[in-house]
Amino acid sequence: MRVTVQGDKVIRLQGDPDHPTTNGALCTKVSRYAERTEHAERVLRPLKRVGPKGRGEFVEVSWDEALDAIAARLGEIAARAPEAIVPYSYAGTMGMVQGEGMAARFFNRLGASRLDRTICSSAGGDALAATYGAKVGMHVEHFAESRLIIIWGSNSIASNLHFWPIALAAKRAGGTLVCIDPRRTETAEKCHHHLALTPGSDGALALALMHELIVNDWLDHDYLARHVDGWAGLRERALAWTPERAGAECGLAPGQIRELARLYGTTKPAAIRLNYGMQRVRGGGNATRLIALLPCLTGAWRHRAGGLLLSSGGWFAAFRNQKLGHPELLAGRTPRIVNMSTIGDDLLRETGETMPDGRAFGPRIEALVVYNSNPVAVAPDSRQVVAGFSRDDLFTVVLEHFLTDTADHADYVLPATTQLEHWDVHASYGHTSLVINEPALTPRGESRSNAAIFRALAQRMGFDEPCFSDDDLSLARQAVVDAVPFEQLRSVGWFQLPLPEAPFADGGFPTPSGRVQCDAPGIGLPDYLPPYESVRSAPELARRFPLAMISPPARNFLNSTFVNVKSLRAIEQEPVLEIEAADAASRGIADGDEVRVFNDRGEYRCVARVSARARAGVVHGLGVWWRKYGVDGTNVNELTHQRLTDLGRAPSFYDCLVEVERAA
Ligand SMILES: Nc1nc2c(c(=O)[nH]1)N[C@H]1C(S)=C(S)[C@@H](COP(=O)(O)OP(=O)(O)OC[C@H]3O[C@@H](n4cnc5c(=O)[nH]c(N)nc54)[C@H](O)[C@@H]3O)O[C@H]1N2
Ligand SMILES: Nc1nc2c(c(=O)[nH]1)N[C@H]1C(S)=C(S)[C@@H](COP(=O)(O)OP(=O)(O)OC[C@H]3O[C@@H](n4cnc5c(=O)[nH]c(N)nc54)[C@H](O)[C@@H]3O)O[C@H]1N2
Ligand SMILES: [Mo]
Repeated sequence: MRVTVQGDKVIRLQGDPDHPTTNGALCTKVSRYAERTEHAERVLRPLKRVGPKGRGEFVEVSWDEALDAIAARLGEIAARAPEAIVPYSYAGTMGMVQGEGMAARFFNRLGASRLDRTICSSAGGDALAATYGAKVGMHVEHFAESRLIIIWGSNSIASNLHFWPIALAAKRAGGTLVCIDPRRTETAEKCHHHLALTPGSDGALALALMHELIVNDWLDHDYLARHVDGWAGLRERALAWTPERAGAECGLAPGQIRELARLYGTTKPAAIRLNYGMQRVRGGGNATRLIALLPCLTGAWRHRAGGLLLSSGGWFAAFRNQKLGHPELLAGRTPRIVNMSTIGDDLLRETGETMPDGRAFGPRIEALVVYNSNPVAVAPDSRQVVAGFSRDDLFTVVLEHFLTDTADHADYVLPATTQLEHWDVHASYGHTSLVINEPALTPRGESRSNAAIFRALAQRMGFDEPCFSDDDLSLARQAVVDAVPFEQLRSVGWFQLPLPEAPFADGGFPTPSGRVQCDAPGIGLPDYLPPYESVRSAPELARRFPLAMISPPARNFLNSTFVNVKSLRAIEQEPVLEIEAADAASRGIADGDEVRVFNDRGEYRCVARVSARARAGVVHGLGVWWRKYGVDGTNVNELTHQRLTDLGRAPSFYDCLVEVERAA
């Protein structure tokens, strides 16, 4: 992003035309970043709660008053039970400085609970690690040379915009695009083929593709022999998955599966752009493992335009300072780990309670420090989450730009800077360059960067280790290893990681053996795991709640960020549920009707959009709206549950049965 400033005002904000992947393009929402930063409702001074939790009634206080009160309360808890304090952070910014830089030092020193950051990508991430050894894959630019691209569980045009021009280049050069997605997205309708499978059935589809690769002998036997472990066992398993059997599971015609297998088995180079949409279900980890094995069976990795990309995040591991958060401050302690995806249940647990996995919970959560996240809107099973955040005896501090649903529940809200006002260094999960974020504006009002806030808190708590006096620019320098020339990073804006062109053309996967693992240590062979909630896997439940609901992002919001930016909300208009014509008609629902979407966990009112984007039996509650903008003060997570995925301990947002009726 290039920002032109005159007199501390943004006069121009545009993409950087020289950046190799993004090529000067910004998505609609980020192009409004100045509007968001100068928003009239921005929190500009520390706030202290005066009304009941959830109401958002605050008075302004000085920084001194807020910091003293917070340090006193955290200090008192830490003296008894430091693990009763829980940090909660995720995607607001994923920068190394304003993410887990100074914050990690602070919580390590405190001995607070550690947070398992699972809410987005850990099912797929752990699956890649089990298969390839790390979260690594193709260079995104090389997809332009692919003859076949399978866009799998991803709506590139909406949520991975910079990939789309690359896919279009492949299409223009005569390549074929296939989309695998229950929803007929803007991306799906621009591909040559669209397979609208039912949510959570991807593992069955992958097994049937393997079946076809085997029976038609579209395998690269040499690549398999030299670079893949455990294939014999998986081969057996795949042979049981005829296209007929998988078709019944996926809601696809067997012929569609055969045709896709033929394309994949006979087109070279063939590339898969997998994305995280398909792993937000019970079997998401296993499905990712199965899909990640496909290019190993066909030897697609031999070519730089063949293989798979889910995340490039693992490539950065060698270039970032893994000790930025000073783990030695833990001083031998190993605080308990709290999973961010079950925060609803966990906030309501008593000291020592036995968890579903048999572990003792440890101390009841007494304090939460939230930064870079809006859990009351984005975490699953909102009723529990809201009940937890509403506890009178919970001390909650929220570092924010706005009075989000979460900030409304805070005891103190601390005004944070935006990306335009602070330093940061970013890795990526789509491309392979490190990016610097220089401040363009002075901090608005009395806002401070997350790092500055944790620095000030550390000082009040009497933490006198030298690392607590590092300023933000020093943190930025420390965030990367010496092999990254920091001054060049500053002058150019990014640093392209030096990586091989076709990383696995001759094997060399980052597993201990260097070989791909079908059969991963401790977890065995991958298999298809049906969803917790689907018509086929839970017929009793489906009698009452027959529709599968997925809740992928609305194009003009970033999770729950930007929902309060007027010009973007004007495009999205209102919370909607997309529903197929016959599913709507049989319920007496017309386009534009207000509907009640419900299950045993809760209900959510929104407007029905009768739409060809939806297939029979599947509805789409596009997210993630702020609850307070909802018709009845709820959002789609009122309906989702806290059961975790097979790998990665992640939420299964898209594994959710509901019923819909016209609102009275
Ligand atoms: N505009 C916009 N862009 C974003 C975001 C945003 O909120 N808004 N969020 C960012 C973040 S944090 C992330 S993690 C990524 C997420 O981006 P993606 O990884 O692409 O994931 P989703 O957007 O969740 O889902 C992508 C597609 O998967 C489909 N899908 C749902 N269930 C299934 C399934 O069971 N199988 C298959 N095959 N497909 C399924 C959905 O219909 C959707 O079209 O996007 C990032 N980009
Ligand atoms: N139903 C359903 N739920 C979902 C999803 C879904 O697809 N469906 N997607 C899931 C996914 S993929 C993800 S990643 C999570 C994301 O969930 P979150 O990590 O909570 O991300 P956001 O909702 O974008 O909220 C981030 C907040 O951080 C704030 N923020 C931004 N920059 C800064 C900063 O520098 N400092 C501070 N202090 N605050 C800042 C923003 O104002 C915003 O309120 O949501 C998940 N929830
Ligand atoms: Mo995410």
